[in-house]
Amino acid sequence: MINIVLFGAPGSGKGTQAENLVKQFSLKHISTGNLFRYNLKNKTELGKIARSFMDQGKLVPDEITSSMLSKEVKCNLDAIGFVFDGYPRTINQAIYLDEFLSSLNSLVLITISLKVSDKILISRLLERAKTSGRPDDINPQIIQNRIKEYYEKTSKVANFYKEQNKFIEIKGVGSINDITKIISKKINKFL
Ligand code: B4P
Repeated sequence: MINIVLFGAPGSGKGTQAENLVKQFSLKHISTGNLFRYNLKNKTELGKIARSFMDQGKLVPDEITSSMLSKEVKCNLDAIGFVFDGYPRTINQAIYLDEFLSSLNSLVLITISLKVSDKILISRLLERAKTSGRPDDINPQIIQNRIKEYYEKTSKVANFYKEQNKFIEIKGVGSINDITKIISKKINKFL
């Protein structure tokens, strides 16, 4: 399996790049944010729980997120690999993903981190709010909370993959297609 982790702060371009990469490498896109939003929209029990965290810009608890993630992977075992977009976001999630993939005789091939300044992150999310209607994009205080969660919990995941020599940082500012080309080159080197 070719498993790619897309890593970065909220608004760094993970979802945007994931859409291009899944087409290019014929992989399955798994976005935990999209899965939560699907559950929110369909008013499932999972959605109700997730909403209480997402509406505050907080991370949804690890057990809930990881169990949702592994179910989604198991439903798509015919895929040649996955682009994990927005997962893992904590050290516990990173450990879980390694163990889970290992149980499938697989592993994370490479983690691509998109680096973008806080100022640009905030302006992108506020811009997206105009069309997405996402409550977590509309409110500047919630955006600040999401960025705070990123620095307090998610940024530490970088070291987890650096220690495994699987962490590549890329400038996430510039044309979307140019960024995809840079990421693709890095992935090809690992294949
Ligand atoms: P996500 O859905 O993952 O939201 P996100 O971090 O904002 O990233 P997204 O992929 O959507 O946006 P992108 O950067 O591509 O998470 C939402 C919430 O779900 C979290 O806050 C949390 O509560 C919960 N959650 C999700 N996963 C979790 C986990 N693992 N554990 C716990 N909780 C979890 O794009 C942003 C904007 O920038 C877009 O409008 C895009 O068009 C634009 N853009 C992208 N690239 C650009 C570029 N190069 N130039 C200009 N604009 C660009």
